[in-house]
Order: sequence, then C-alpha cells, then structure tokens
Amino acid sequence: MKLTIKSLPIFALMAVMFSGCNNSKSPNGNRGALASTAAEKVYVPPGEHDEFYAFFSGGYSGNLTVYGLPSGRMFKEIPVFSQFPTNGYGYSEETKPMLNTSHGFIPWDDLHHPDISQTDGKLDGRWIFVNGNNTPRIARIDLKTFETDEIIEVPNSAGNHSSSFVTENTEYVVAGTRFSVPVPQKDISIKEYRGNFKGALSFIEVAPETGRMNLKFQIMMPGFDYDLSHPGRGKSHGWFFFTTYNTEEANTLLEVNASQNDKDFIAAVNWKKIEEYINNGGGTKMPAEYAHNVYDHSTHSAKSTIKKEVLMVDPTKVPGAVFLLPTPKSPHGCDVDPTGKYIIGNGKLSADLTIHSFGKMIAAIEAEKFDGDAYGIPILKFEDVLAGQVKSGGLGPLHTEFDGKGNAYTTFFISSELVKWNVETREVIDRQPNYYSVGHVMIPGGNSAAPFGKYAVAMNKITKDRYLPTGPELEHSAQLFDISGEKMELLLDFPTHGEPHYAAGIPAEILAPESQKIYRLEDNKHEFAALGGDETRVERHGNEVHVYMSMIRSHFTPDNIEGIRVGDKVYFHITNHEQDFDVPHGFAMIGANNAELLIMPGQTRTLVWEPGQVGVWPFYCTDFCSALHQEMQGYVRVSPA
Ligand code: CUK
Ligand code: CUA
Repeated sequence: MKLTIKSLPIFALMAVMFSGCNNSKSPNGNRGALASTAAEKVYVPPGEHDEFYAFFSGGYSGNLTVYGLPSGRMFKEIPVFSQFPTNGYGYSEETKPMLNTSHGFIPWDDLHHPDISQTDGKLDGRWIFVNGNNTPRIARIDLKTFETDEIIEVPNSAGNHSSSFVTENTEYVVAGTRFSVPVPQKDISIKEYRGNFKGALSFIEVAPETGRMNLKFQIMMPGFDYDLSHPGRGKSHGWFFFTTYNTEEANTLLEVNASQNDKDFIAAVNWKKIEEYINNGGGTKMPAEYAHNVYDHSTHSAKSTIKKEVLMVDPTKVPGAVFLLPTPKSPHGCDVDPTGKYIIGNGKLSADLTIHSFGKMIAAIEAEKFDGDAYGIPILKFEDVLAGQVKSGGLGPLHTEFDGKGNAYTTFFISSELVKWNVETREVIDRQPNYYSVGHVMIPGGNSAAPFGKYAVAMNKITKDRYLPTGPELEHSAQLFDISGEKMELLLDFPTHGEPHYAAGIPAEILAPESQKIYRLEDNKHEFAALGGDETRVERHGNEVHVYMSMIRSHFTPDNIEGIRVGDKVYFHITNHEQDFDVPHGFAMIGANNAELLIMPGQTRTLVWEPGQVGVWPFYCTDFCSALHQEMQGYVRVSPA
C-alpha cells in the first residue's frame, strides 16, 4: 500500500506537522532596508485613518475584534456570544436575552467565521454575520452601530462550523453542522451512528431592509461532518457548496484513521431549486426548539422567543437539488473564486488542491453521469467535474482567498506557508513562510465577486509568537502581506485576541458607521426609563424594588437610597441624560454578583442586586467622565429582613 499522509497514524502525522514548520527561526532576520519600507507601508500617522476595517473572529473568546489595516491597530471588541464585563453585555437585564438558547442562558461560544453582507456579489457593509460553533447560533452585527442586534439558534445541529457565509444578495446566511446527530435528538447507542445520525444544512433567510433572520428551511443530509461552505456567485449563483469529511460515518474517528475513504465529498446544493420546492408546498414541518433573540434600539432591550418548528427538506424528494462531488483527503476549506466558475476543495491531509469546474458539474448533471449515490443523493464522477489540481509543493492546505486579479492564495497548515497561484493556469507564483502554522487567510472582499487585492492577512493557528514573552499562555498572531505585486511581501506581525478562525475586511469608505450616534431621550421607549428629573423614584412591589435612576455629570439621582431589606431583589434602572455622544457613565455596586454597566447617552440599562448583608453599601461611576468623576457615587442602606 502506498503510504499517504492520510494512512499515517496520528502520532506520525504530528511528527510531520512539528518538523515541517520550523521556518522562521530568526525573529530579527528581516531587519534593515526591507524593514524600513515595510514600516512605511503600515505606518498610519496619529490622527489619520486606516484604509480598511478588518473584523477578526475571536474564536473561543466568543467575540469579534475590530482592527485597522494596514496598521494592525485594534479598535474595539464587539461582544457577541460571550458576556463582556467591559460594557455589561450579557450581564445587564436588557442584554441577557441575547444569550438565551433552547438549553437556557449560554454566556459563551466559539466564534469562527465572519462574513459581510453583499449586494450583487459586492460587499455592501450593512451587516456582518458570525457563527457560534458550540451551541449552534448565527449572530448579526449592525455595521452602523457595531452592536450585536440579533442571534438565532440553529436546531438539529452541533458544531455549527460551515457558516456563516452569505449568498450574493444576502438572500440567505447559511449554516451546516459539523457533527451529525440524531434528528430529532434521542437516546440511542453511539455505535448506531451510521445511517441514524443526520447532518442538517440550514438556510436562514435575511430580510432585505432590516436584516432580520428567519430559519426558512433545513436540508436533512447523510450523517457526514460538514466542515466549511461557500456560496456560488455569478454563473453559480443559486448554489451553495459544503465540504464534508467522515463520509465513512464512523462513530469514532480513530476508526477512520485506519480505514479511510480516499475521497470525501463537496456537497453542491441548488438552493433555488429547493426554494421553488418549498414555495410549492414541499418540505415537512417538524418540531424543533430554538431561540431567536432580537435587540430593539428604541426600548434598548433584547427579547428572546423560543421557536417550535422547522421546515425540513428531504433532498431525495427534490430532483436536481443536491449532488456530491468526490474530493480527495478530508477537504476543509471550500472556496469559490470571484467568477463563480471554480470550487476549490482543500484536502487537509494532502499536498494538492482540487479545483472543480462548475460548468463541468452542470454538464455532468445534465448528462446524468453518476457514479452511484449516497442515501439517494447522486455522486458525480471525480474526473467529470475536475478542472485541475495545483501541484503546490506544500502540505496541509486549509483555506483559499482571491485577489480579483486571477490569483488565489492558499494557506498550508503543515508546511506553514501562504502560496499564491494562478486560478486559470494553476501554476504556483510565490510562497511565503508563516509564523506559525497558518489557518485562514483574509483578503478584504475575498469571499465576494469583487475582492480588494491589496493586502492579505494570514491568521496563525498554533499559539507561538515572536513577541516579548508573556508566560506560557499566548495569544495568536496574524501576519499582514502586501499582495499588490507579483511577490508577496511580509509587512507586519500583530497579535489577535482568541483564536482567529477567519476575518472579514472591507474598505473603510464603504462603511458608514454612526460614529456620532446619540440615542435621544425622547426616543427612549425603555419600560423603566427615568426621562425627566421628576421620574426618578424608588418603587417597591413585594420583595422587588425598582430604582428609577438618572445620571449626568457628575451625579446619580437618587444617590441615597434607604428602605432596602436583606432578601430584596433590587433593580437599578439607570438612564444616562448626557447630550454629548461620547460621554458614557458606568455603574458598579459593591457585592453585586454580575458586572458593571456602561450606559451610553440616552440609554437605559438595568443591574440586579440581591443584598445579603445589613449595612450601608456604596455604588459609583466606573467610567472617568469629568473632573468630578470621583464624586459620582452614592449609598444604599440595607436593613434586616
Ligand atoms: S477554521 Cu474553524 S477550526 Cu479552518 Cu475556519 Cu479554525
Ligand atoms: Cu460618570 Cu464617571
């Protein structure tokens, strides 16, 4: 038997990994004249703006970070799936419902892939979608306010990895399950995986004006692992492509290492066909509980609704809707080039890239040239859909992006490098080492019909860096390349927060953030807002006490609160009365079992406090707001129950 990477036992594979990527030993190797031109290229003088925004997934931080390119400066962390004490997201009563799921309140997730909304295949800069991998969810962040406005849970799924990519007019944001599971969930032996576990692919409709998400349908696929996905575009608009692995349907992947299929599949889904089918009454409604959480900017509050039903489509009932394209060696990345002609499967245990031709795929489907089926889903012949392969010379290809000038950039995890090649000739043009073991690469607009091919950012998977030491636990590292010339030029290393799986970049001029946004008091529809000075008060209902409080430089009203008893549940509803957009105030209560609140002008936020001890307890403003910030404080008197 020929010894392939795929047939190596896992420890041997690891040996290959760790011997193969020892390329950037000398951190000071690039010093000199080259370094100074690189420095000029990334230097953004104080007071000037970066050319691009870059939104990095924060991986197991659960959040999204915002950087500028080319400077590599981090501007902000946007809380999405994780509680964020910095501004009270997920701690305040108003934002807690954002983290509700069918499993209850889940204040953490693993965020993988951001994707910016598109119109006609071009970035439109309205929203950015991200996926929660662990408790499957998709979130929508508004790119005017840079706030998470909506989170929808994805039922019948586990390990929501192949998301959250959008179709060319943001008709759908798509999710796919990494783990196949019993659908619906039930108590069954894990050994009975094969044939009993299913992989749901989810199509979440996006309302064109508001961006509001709605889980339109799911496709019940065979029990493979669905890894990544990409939309068709141009000619292939109307299709979506998903890489799969474990097509053996093994319940333990140790077994797979021993007897592995030489090829897994890319699943090609004609979602327009399925849309037609369900518009004609197709599909079966089945019970499925999932949360849908929406933030409302007029009440400054989120609401969570539990949905009960999903429309499930059996792909074998829709002729022409789903096909399987054999693809070698456990493909990971599934990338469609800007023209929509090519679908690239990166076999992560291979040296070569497989490029499928959309045109050949359609021809083979029309000629009905199939090579059997999997649970009734036709399998196409590898040779019939193959456009060609790239003999890369690298090892462990993961992801590919495009520069819009006919070139592709593929990351190689094992050989730890970025390889540039020509999409049509499939010839390798350049290769650059990465520090260390690169995962995704991002070119602004790289997942669209019109990329901005000036910079590429390589995101490294292994936590090795070459900065000042910070103890055993390290952040990850990104590397910025100038890709405007024939050869790539490394410009900058910069740290990222949490493991960055992917990022989405966009020219700053396309975004129109409401940087001077002020929530006006007269628009504040919060149920417990204290709008005028005379609306501040303390109300008791049994053991519940509601404090209607206002704040303005530099005091709270009321600031002396008496009549609270041990065992009460105290709600501080605090409204910021400032007129300047950039004067938030904070609120922190001693012994409160949550976080501070950061309250923007015009906004109301609520913190719950359940005092357990008799005494007089202070609160204060946490955000330095004026020369009298330190005077912005108050007391609560707590008497015996
Ligand atoms: S990724 Cu999620 S394991 Cu290659 Cu998109 Cu990092
Ligand atoms: Cu308000 Cu400090």
